[in-house]
Amino acid sequence: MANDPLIITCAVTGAELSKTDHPDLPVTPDEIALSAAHAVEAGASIIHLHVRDEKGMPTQRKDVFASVTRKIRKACNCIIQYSTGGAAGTPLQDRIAPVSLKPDMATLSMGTVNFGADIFENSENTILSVYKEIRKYECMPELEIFDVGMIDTVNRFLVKGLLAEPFHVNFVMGVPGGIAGEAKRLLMLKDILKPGQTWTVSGIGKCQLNLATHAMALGGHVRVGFEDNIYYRKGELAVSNAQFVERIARIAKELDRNIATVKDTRNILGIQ
Ligand code: KMH
Ligand code: ZN
Repeated sequence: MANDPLIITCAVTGAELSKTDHPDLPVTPDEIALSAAHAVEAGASIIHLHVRDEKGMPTQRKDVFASVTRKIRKACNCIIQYSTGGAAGTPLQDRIAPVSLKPDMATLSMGTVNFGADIFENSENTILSVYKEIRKYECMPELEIFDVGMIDTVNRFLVKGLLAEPFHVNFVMGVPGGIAGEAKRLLMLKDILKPGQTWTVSGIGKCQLNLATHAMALGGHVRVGFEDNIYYRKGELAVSNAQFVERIARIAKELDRNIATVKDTRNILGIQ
């Protein structure tokens, strides 16, 4: 609903960028945990987590997820959502490896999409394998929607009994190869959802602020963070993940959306 508390997710590092793109991109376990804690302090209640190996490269290694999770838990109270997407091209078995650590949430990408010059492969078999693993470990799935057909896939899977509620939905908009980051497209995506379904928007790059503001006004939720965008405004790098969260929290206040606490977020999404 338009006045429900706003859930802010922060995607602190992702798998695509490096310190060459942003010198303060968090990549070590300590950096990721500290950046997550600052984002939570600023109002984020969910941390969307990717991790990096000793060389700063994206990895789905379970030991690294475990170590970063411990550090985040020590630094702050938040809901931790593991990426099962990894980087484009990560093999399926690697993608699902950390799910057995039983994070609160884990992502489930709902179809294949060109991802810039890469292909992010999610065949039906891949989707169902990731979903099975998420349910096995009783995590809450967040369905990643990169293009309109992926919502149709959600609805088709629901009818066929291949997917069941509850889940949260994330519209990832503006990936080169996926749906464009335009407000009218957000309206279309939202209207294909079943009434009452919770959803968030992740605007990639320059569409982030505009889409986030529309989502807030429409009763949706918002994801920000370096994974999606490193520029605070045109030509100006953001100083931190928290800076993005702070801006969303300020706008939310003007729109009469309270910021969801971790407890609110658990209630809204039905996470134990
Ligand atoms: N890195 C992208 C190819 C997810 O986290 O589940 C996929 C991604 C989605 O980031
Ligand atoms: Zn991700």
